[in-house]
Amino acid sequence: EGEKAFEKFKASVGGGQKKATSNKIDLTRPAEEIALGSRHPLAVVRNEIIEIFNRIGFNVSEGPEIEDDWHNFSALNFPPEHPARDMQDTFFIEKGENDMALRTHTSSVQVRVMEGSEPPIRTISPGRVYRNEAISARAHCFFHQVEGLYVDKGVSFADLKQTMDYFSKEMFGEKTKIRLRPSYFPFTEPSAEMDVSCTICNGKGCNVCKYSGWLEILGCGMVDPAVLDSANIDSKVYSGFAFGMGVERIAQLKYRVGDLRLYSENDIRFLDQFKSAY
Ligand code: 2NL
Repeated sequence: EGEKAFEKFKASVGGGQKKATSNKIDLTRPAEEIALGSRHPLAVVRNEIIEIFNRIGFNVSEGPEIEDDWHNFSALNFPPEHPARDMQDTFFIEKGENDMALRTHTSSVQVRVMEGSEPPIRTISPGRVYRNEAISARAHCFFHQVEGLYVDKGVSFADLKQTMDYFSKEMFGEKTKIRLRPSYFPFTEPSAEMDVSCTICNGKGCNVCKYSGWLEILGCGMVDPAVLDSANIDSKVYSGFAFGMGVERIAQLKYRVGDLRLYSENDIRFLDQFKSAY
């Protein structure tokens, strides 16, 4: 009796052997392949930089992209008439009484870290930063930075050099050499620009290094005592070093991406090429 009712119901909903074969559903057919995404090349390079510094005790700090004048400029020793404070170079946002701006570097994050904690401080600050520039293959109105900061008793320029040497060998290979050239930043004194031996020709000279054998990859220096004092760290007791690098620049060397605009166009033909990267 129950069997009959079942057969009747099965027939009414289109079941049964005959129907199944005529539906042409092949349950043994392999499933469609699921298309995997890929990590963005800037994220791959950023993660690699973070991991290298994590291994020597640096943590990661993050902060707001919209900043006040204090954290982006004044605490970092920018004089009132510095060109970076100009509308031409920085995106300002009117917000009632206080002028806010899109941060021009992630040093602003590190000022916040110094204000909110006691040394020893070992931190790196990755993030997007903004400059008021016309977009071209070689310039963009935003880019990505990783900055680092180390503050403790007795931190010296030798510590900075060794840390940069370690980073360069981890990032570009153990044969990599570094060279420091004197430079200027408002927030460090002394300041230096760092080159690594050309990762393409190993310093012999090629078109990537313009036959110099060297590639500029970051800026660095000893934290200016005025910057420590601005963040309520006693510069008579503590010293520190800091550095900053552009992630696009490092990715350009690693993946030979010639046009900066490719990083933000989300063209799948570009992004698909990084499937094997992590
Ligand atoms: C560059 C150069 C640099 C720093 C960033 C820094 C941060 C604090 C104090 C002092 Cl809180 N300095 N950061 C120092 C030297 C250079 O960046 O070319 N970046 C793309």
